[in-house]
Amino acid sequence: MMQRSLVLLKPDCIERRLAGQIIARFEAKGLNIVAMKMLRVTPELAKQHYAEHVAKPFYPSLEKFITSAPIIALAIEGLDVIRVVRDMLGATNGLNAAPGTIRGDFSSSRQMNLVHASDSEESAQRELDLYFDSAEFCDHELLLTPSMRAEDEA
Ligand code: FUP
Repeated sequence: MMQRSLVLLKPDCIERRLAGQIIARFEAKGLNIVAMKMLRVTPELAKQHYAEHVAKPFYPSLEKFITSAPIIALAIEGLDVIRVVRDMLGATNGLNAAPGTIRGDFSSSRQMNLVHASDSEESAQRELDLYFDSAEFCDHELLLTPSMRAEDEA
């Protein structure tokens, strides 16, 4: 199923200058970037984004981290992209993430795990709406798509 996922390259990713390498992985996989921008997460946006975690003991530290430097927000499109991107990220804690995954290769932390990605269709829709206006999406079909998957895989 064609889907869109909200991906955030978090402050640690920007600080460590890993954004290019990580975006390159999504490109190499054949996923489509349909929106992208750099922004600073405000405490208000952090509370909306992490609504399910706001009351938890680790939230103040998480908010301090996510607002500490700019992030890059991407909308990524592809077949089953919500699961595919989560699989590419690996387990939440970099110490548990499998080698070969983004967190497994680059992170040794639970909080500083480099990348966020939506975990369901519901959260993808909610999170895409938080970060992007509808006019910011650039719908397009890349010319090389027929070289990346068969027509009946659409
Ligand atoms: P994920 O879906 O992989 O982003 O992970 P969660 O929704 O479980 O957690 C959201 C963010 O909170 C993660 F990036 C890691 C962070 N976190 C902590 O900093 N401490 C905790 O104890 C749990 C999660």
